[in-house]
Amino acid sequence: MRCDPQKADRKRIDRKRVDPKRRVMLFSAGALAVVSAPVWHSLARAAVPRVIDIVAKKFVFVPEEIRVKQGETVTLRFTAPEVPMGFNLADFGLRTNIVPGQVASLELTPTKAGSFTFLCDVFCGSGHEDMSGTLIVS
Ligand SMILES: [Cu+2]
Repeated sequence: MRCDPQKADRKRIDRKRVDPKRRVMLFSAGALAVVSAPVWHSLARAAVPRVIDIVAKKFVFVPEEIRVKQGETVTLRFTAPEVPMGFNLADFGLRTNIVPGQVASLELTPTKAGSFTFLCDVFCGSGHEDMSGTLIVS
C-alpha cells in the first residue's frame, strides 16, 4: 500500500482542527475514567455478597458454625442431598425449605452481634431433634 502524501497532510490538518475545548473535555473524561476505575471496581466487589454454602445432611448442617460480621450481607446457599430439610434462624426471622435436587438461598445482613442457634424445622428422621448449628456474629 502506498502512502498518499496529500491524504497524510489532510489528516494532520484535521487533527489540528479539533476544538481545544473539546480536546480538554475528552482529556477530562478520559482522566476521570482512569481515576474512578478503582472506586467502581471496589463498589462492584462490595455489591456482591459473600456466599456461604451449607449442606443439610442427616442429621447435621455442614458447616455447623457460620461466622459473619455485623452488617455484612451474605448469601446462605443450601442443598440437601438426602431428604427434605428446613433451615430456621428465628433470631433473624429467616427460614427456608431445602429440597433435594434444588438450591435454596437466603440473604442475611445481621443487625446484632452474638451467638444464635439455627435448626432444621422439617422432620427428617430419627436425629432431627438434634440437628442445629450456630451463627456467630462479631
Ligand atoms: Cu430435620
